[in-house]
Amino acid sequence: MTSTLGIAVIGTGKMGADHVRRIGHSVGGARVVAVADPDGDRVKEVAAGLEGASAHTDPVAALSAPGVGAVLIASPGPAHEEALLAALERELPVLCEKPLTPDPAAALRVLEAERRLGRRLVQVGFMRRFDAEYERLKGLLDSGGIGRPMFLHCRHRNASSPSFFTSSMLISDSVVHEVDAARWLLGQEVTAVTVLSPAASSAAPGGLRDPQLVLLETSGGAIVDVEIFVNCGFGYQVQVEAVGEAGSARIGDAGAMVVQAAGRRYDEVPQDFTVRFADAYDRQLRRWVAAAARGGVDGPDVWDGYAAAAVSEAGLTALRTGTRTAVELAERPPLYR
Ligand code: ISE
Repeated sequence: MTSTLGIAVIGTGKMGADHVRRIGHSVGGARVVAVADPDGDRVKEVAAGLEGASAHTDPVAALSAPGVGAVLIASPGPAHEEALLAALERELPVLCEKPLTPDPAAALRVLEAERRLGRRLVQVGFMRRFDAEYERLKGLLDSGGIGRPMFLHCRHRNASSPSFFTSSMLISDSVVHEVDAARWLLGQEVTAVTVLSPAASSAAPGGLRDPQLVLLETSGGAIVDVEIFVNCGFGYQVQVEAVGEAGSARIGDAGAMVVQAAGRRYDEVPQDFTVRFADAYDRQLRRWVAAAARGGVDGPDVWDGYAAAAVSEAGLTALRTGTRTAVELAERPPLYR
């Protein structure tokens, strides 16, 4: 007999609501048993659509609700640390949306709590690692198919940015994906960051430094350049070209749909990350549910979340000062090697 994993979902905004829907429709073996959000009306509305789920305005209370065996954290980044520490105290497996925490000091406190437990219980939602195209590129690089990688040329474009987006968030909320992807694809740490920005696009809301060019240097001598443009207008686009000593490989060109109409033939560009990475989100959640049911996790860990936060912090200094900024990393504990 197989039992169903009871999940508490913390945060019912865009990502939280998407995960609740996913757990109900695309992922077997799990169900949402508790939801939490500071917005009392919203959380009651979400819980009302879920049979037997309790609604909470306090995230910690949701973790203690009957039947909770794992936690999905999708609240805003600054609220993550409290929920993560409470989940670790209860030894509950966690899937935490990126960023793990907004700053490396908070990530280190989470790392310390998990290290004390002596086993990995927290997975960070860097979903690109579960995308089929990214997996193929990782396989190619690992096999040595294009030789030692020297460059990753990355483009990350959003149709438009939400009203609350700041110039720093282009790095901490958006480029953080390329930071994790680059660390994972290359198997190297990022050692320094430089940020350049052209005259802002006229589509950028007042004062937003959009687009930016973020340069990452890595411990193995590779260079990663990221064009981040969050008000490009035409849709959602994420591309990577890896250039090695013996070849190059590019992902992210696949059109969502080829349309032929009114005498023209064209590729339709997805408008949003929940569309472009829909399969990756599904696979991430399925793999996490399967691992959580066994009491563990199966994906990027707290060290990955901490390293990304440390690179973000250096990136924010580079953006503010206009200078190349070294990344300061603590020593990697044996639990994460
Ligand atoms: C958003 O939070 C994401 O995670 C998306 O993948 C990214 O494209 C977007 O820029 C972020 O704001």
